Order: sequence, then C-alpha cells, then structure tokens
Amino acid sequence: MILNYDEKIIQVKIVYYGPAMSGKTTSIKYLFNYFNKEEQLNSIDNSVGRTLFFDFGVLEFKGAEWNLKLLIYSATGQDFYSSTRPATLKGVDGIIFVVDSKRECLDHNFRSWKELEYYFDEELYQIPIVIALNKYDLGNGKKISETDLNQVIDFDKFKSIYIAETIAITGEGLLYSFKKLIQSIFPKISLNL
Ligand SMILES: Nc1nc2c(ncn2[C@@H]2O[C@H](COP(=O)(O)OP(=O)(O)O)[C@@H](O)[C@H]2O)c(=O)[nH]1
Ligand SMILES: [Mg+2]
Repeated sequence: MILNYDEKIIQVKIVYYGPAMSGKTTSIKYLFNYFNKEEQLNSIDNSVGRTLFFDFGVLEFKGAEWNLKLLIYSATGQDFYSSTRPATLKGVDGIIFVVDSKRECLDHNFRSWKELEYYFDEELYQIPIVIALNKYDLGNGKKISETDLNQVIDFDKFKSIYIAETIAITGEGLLYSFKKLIQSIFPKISLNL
C-alpha cells in the first residue's frame, strides 16, 4: 500500500491468483466492465486466448478526502512463465485466489496454492485473501468445497480469509468477493461501490 499525502491517493495492489484457466481473466474483465473501465484493462494474450503474462488495470474511486487507486493484476499459473509471478506478487495488499471448483482440478488448485505459500511463507497469513470457488456452474454436484480446501489451507492461521462461490462468465459472486477483499484491506471504511 502506498500513501501519497500530497495528492491524497491511497494506492493498493490486488492480485487475482490461481491455476491456468481457472477464470482469472474472465473475472477481471467482468470487474472492469462493471465499472465501465474496459479500456483501462490490458491483457496480454497469445493466439489461443490464454493469458501469457498477466492482466493489468487500474480502478480509481473518489472518496470525500482521499482517492483510492486499485492496481489489479492477474498472475498466470502457467509454469513456463512462472518467473513472471514473483514480480506480480511483490507488495500485494490482497489476493483473490481463483479456484477451478471442478473436482478433477483439485491437484491443480492445490499446486497453485502451494506456490503462494512457497513465495510468501509465513507472511501469507497476514495478507487478506478471498478464495473464489469459480466455475460453480460446472461439476455436476462434484465440486470442490471448503472441506477439501482444509487439506491444504490452515484457515485458522489467517488474519482474514473468506470463501465465495463465483461464476465468472455470468458475474455471479464476483462483486461480492471483490468488495469482501477491499473491506478486509480497509476494515474501517464503509464501501459505496
Ligand atoms: N462455465 C464456466 N466457464 C468459465 C467460468 N469462468 C471462466 N470460464 C471459462 O474458462 C476458460 C478460462 O478462463 P480464463 O478467464 O481465461 O482463465 P485464466 O487462465 O485463469 O485467466 C474460458 O473459456 C472461460 O470462458 C465459469 O465460472 N464458468
Ligand atoms: Mg488469463
């Protein structure tokens, strides 16, 4: 978090993290569309539409005294580009961990979570996190649940961690998880997004 006292700007970095194809780009695109800021979002895609490096965009909200500037990134889960991840994660204020909630993606998700743990170590417990169980429309009832996540995530250790069910292609749950994260980063402000 960076506070610019001269210009009265609070700058915050939010990262959508998770395995490849879990819905990070779709989630961020929805968010920017919702705030009518599509043109602010840059996605670096390859020819088959997968995000090669990351998505990046800025959302700004005006407050009575201070303005809030949110730097939003997605971090790719594709191993080939794993070296771009630490730079994206540096100085992060909040993480939305986008899970592909299809049952068969369990290991995929776990591997991605363990990368986060590896990168942050104990510091991870202090970072506000929202776990988005995305693709909740798929899976025919055989979806990943909180109980499954308990295998690798020690919820009690976290200062602030929430779970939300999301469907990025329709936008369901996306705003809720976004607001929940902002609220966790700033527990004392009331949100009017
Ligand atoms: N059915 C369904 N498909 C989704 C959902 N979210 C994303 N997708 C699809 O999953 C694929 C990968 O999404 P994308 O956002 O590119 O994943 P990323 O690699 O994490 O950025 C795309 O074809 C999306 O349309 C969802 O909630 N439900
Ligand atoms: Mg992507």
